[in-house]
Amino acid sequence: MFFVRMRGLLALAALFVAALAKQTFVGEQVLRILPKDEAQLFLIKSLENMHEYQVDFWRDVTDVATPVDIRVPTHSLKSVKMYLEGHGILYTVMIEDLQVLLDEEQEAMEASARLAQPRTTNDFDYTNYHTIDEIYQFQDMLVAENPTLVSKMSIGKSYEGRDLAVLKFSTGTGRPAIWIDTGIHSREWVTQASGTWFAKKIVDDYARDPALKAILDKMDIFLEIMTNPDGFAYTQSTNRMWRKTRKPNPGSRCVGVDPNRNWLTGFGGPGASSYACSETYHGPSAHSESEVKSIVDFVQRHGNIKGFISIHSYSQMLLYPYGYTRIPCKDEIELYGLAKKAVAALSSLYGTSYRYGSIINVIYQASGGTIDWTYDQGIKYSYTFELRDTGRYGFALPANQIVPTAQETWLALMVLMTHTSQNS
Ligand code: 0X9
Ligand code: ZN
Repeated sequence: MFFVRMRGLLALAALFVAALAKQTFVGEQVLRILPKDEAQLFLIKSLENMHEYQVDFWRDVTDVATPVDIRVPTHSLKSVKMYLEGHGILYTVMIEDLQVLLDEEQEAMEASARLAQPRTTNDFDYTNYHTIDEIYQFQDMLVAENPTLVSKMSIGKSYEGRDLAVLKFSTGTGRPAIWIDTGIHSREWVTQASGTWFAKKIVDDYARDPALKAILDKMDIFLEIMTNPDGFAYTQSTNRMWRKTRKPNPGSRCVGVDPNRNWLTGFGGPGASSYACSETYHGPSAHSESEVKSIVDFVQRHGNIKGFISIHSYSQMLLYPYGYTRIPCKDEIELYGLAKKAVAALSSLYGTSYRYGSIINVIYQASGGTIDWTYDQGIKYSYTFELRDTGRYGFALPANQIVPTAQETWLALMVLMTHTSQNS
């Protein structure tokens, strides 16, 4: 009796500690702002520098035709709404209470984890989000099941010492390659989940899809599913909305660097912040983040990467260089035509609509981004995706959209990879 009660108390205490450790988003809202002119764009941008409000830009300021989504903490909700209304800026409430969505997400994830542990990748639950350990285990199972097609390599360690694991799909030696990464921004959960689905799709389709077989008969595919594992672990333990790496910034209370502003091309230019607390902080120097430097070293060591696809969410876009400059890249015409074809394939499945073009034209100026660097390394087919949705759920995309998102994206990936293998 005593021990039973004791165990109950311990469990309660553990729950309490877990609850304390995890940031909640009770009452936090995501607002969709509809800017009507340049003056309003400026006022909306200014919110980022009103640090006491702690506004988190889910979708940054682009132009008057594009809504801006912001997550507003409970303590500043009133002030932010007053600020917007005071300036006649229109907005709607996209997410009433973020924690409600996150609770649903968490419950579904726990229910899935209570099912029998998957013993093969066939039993893996692709319809739900998974912990970092479950994804590491998935990768090992996939390799064990398909030793002649898949291997796992380590390209380095994260700041906190986690393995930067990359799956290599290969049927020969000395081949050119295509790189795909997901999860470089850790809160973009649908990307790691899609990456897991892609890995399984590749081994299943190799035997039955002649188009994929043709690609793998010529090229290797490298897939890094958890490109920012420390950030990903932190989204699960502490703050679901964590985007950056987890390296402390000396002299600042704020942790982490935006790994999509940390690359050498255009480093430190407009569209990145030099303020350590910013979500777009570029870091102390180019490639300062191990998660970035490990890819840089891998790409240079390999020397024969022909396609590089970096996958983000959200806003449904397929983008190519540049982000740091308005000067069109020299392959603009070809990259545009290919993006158009890839987007048509993607939309054919469920009608999901995508915008496409260069980063700077379609979204905003962003310097030090991944694919500007890969393109300038000579990787012509450098693309970045922004997966579902367009903001109804944003980063809290319900798990029932994982598989449809992955399926439609795969059709676009096949177009990009086929073209790359036939033109390299
Ligand atoms: O701001 C970013 O880094 C990207 N948007 S996100 O919501 N995923 O953070 C857009 C930048 C465009 N560049 C690349 N995606 N490489
Ligand atoms: Zn991102």
